[in-house]
Amino acid sequence: MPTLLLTGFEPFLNHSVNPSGLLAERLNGRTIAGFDVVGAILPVGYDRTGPVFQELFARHQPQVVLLTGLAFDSTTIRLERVALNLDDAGHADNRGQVRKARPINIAGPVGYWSTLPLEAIDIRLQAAGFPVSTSRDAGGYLCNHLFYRARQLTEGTGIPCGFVHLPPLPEQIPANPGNQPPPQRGLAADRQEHALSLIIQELGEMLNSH
Ligand code: PCA
Repeated sequence: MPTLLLTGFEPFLNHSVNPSGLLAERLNGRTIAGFDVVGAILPVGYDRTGPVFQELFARHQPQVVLLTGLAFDSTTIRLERVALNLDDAGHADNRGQVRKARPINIAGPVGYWSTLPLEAIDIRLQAAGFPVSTSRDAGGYLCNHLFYRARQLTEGTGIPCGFVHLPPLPEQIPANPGNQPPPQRGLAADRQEHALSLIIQELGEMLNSH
């Protein structure tokens, strides 16, 4: 059976949980849409994330790579189009390192496209009632960093690889004083799990059609 490598991240900054890591852990070992799902939680550290991913990639030899992370401000499931060769974020990683305006790989191309079928995933998630959007890039922090590293590793291999940002869980949204409707409500873990399984189904169909 083909293997799908699903990664999420550990908690970072002031977020005590990271739904992406939680779901990668939950789906680890499951069979979904004909894939053996290997779920793993990655560290949030510029020096660590790439090597840990590379080791997982070499060990499991996946046929598909689905990377996920938390976008705390997002109200939608965000399908990222491009990985940029750029670390550029105002806040530190979990080891206190800040990187600004710094290439990830000085010899690498400026960017890589996602090689997941984003339009088909978008349609499938919308049809199931999920809030979903496509986004130009994954930012300048660890999610983009991982996306770039993973795309560099998969380039030329034919292994589809892309990044999906998940919104926070409802319990992560701060209480709202003044009884205003909250600007975002979050997406419950079970719903996020359902969304990921729909994405994996789409990836299974893509693989079978080749
Ligand atoms: N989100 C961060 C890094 C880890 C995560 O889950 C990001 O969007 O870069």
